Amino acid sequence: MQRQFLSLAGALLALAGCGSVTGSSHTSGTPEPPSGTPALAVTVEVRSNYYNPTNPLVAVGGTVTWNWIDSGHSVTSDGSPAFTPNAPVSNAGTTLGPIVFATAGTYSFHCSIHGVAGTYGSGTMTGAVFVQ
Ligand SMILES: [Cu+2]
Repeated sequence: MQRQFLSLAGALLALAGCGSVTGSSHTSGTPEPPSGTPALAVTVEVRSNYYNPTNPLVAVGGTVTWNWIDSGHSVTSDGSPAFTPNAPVSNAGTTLGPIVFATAGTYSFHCSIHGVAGTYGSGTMTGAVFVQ
């Protein structure tokens, strides 16, 4: 009986490992570039407790604007590369931007309450602007 349980647990672990290898963006800390054509202007909704989209794809020289649909969230650049300005914890109706992204790169950001810098893709309140 004990032995059967152990092999079942092993099988489940193997399945779980397989799932993370095939790559959901929520299990990896590595920013996953979105597909499609970079846009000149993207709007990101700030909601409880996520950004929509989490991974806006913007052309070099394009803009991102964040609109607060829900309250009690910030848009805080992780840095390296950073973008400015940021927005402190703000409420529904707040707008940040449009912010111009003049240089290609991946600009990750987080909510200072519900996310942690450098954890984009972890499932907490994080996002990344991909400028291509
Ligand atoms: Cu938040």
